[in-house]
Amino acid sequence: MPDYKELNDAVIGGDLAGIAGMVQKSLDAGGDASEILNQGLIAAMDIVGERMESGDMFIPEVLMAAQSMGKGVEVLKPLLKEGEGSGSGKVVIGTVKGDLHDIGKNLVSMMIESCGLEVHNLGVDIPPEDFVKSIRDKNADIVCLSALLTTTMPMMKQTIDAIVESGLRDQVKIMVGGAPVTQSFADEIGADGFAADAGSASRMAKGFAA
Ligand code: B12
Repeated sequence: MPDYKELNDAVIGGDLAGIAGMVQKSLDAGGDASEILNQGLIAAMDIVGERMESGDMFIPEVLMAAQSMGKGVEVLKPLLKEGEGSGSGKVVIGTVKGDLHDIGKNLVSMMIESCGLEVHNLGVDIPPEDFVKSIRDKNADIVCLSALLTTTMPMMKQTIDAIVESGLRDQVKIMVGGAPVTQSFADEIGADGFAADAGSASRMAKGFAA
């Protein structure tokens, strides 16, 4: 396996100017796009998380790292397709209220879109009523909820409760994900599916839409 240390360091160091070139270099060297994403970019964000927790990195630096990751993903985007676009479902996706993390959610959105499904990405900090409104307005088949904080995980349950109360529960499949989310949590709050990464999330969405 190629050494992704240089790429990891570029993300961690927030090298906005250099990252796209480095990702391209890894591709030119024969690297696989999803391996570069996982080993080069996402793995770096895990290290950023550890340093954040230990107080060795602060919010502005984490934001620079996040932006660098985004620039790297842009280069990989055309190569990360999960099969050809043949789906026909409508998907509403967002990060739940109180939570501002969107890198993983945007990756999931991008991969689902590449399956040919119609994706409405609502953004971050989305209250339950906005999810409900969007499911109704877009006539969605699938709703995807993302949360990265243990403190916002209960908001996933509140969002599902609001969907139930709105009478729309039978119309949509509900998928949940984000680093602290587990299959057992998904079962506990009444979601239909959980996936640990964007690739499996898109395969699951495609299955639900079929
Ligand atoms: C980047 C980052 C930030 C950035 C976010 C920038 C942005 N635009 O997203 C900023 C600086 C804003 C930030 C802020 C904060 N953060 Co922060 N952050 C991170 C960090 C380092 C990386 C997250 C990330 O992008 N990972 C990479 C992506 C690709 O992975 P992912 O999100 O997990 O997504 C994948 C899967 O989970 C899945 N997935 C994701 N969503 C969905 C949805 C569905 C439906 C499905 C099926 C799958 C799925 O697919 C994705 C792709 O494979 C994490 C550490 C970590 N390792 O997670 C901490 C982390 C999440 N943050 C943390 C904290 C504490 C905070 C703050 C409270 C810090 C503070 N004191 O202010 C604030 C909270 C702000 C808020 N209200 O949301 C803690 C959370 C701890 C906890 N137990 O809750 C972490 C774990 C860091 C740590 N170790 O302490 N953060």
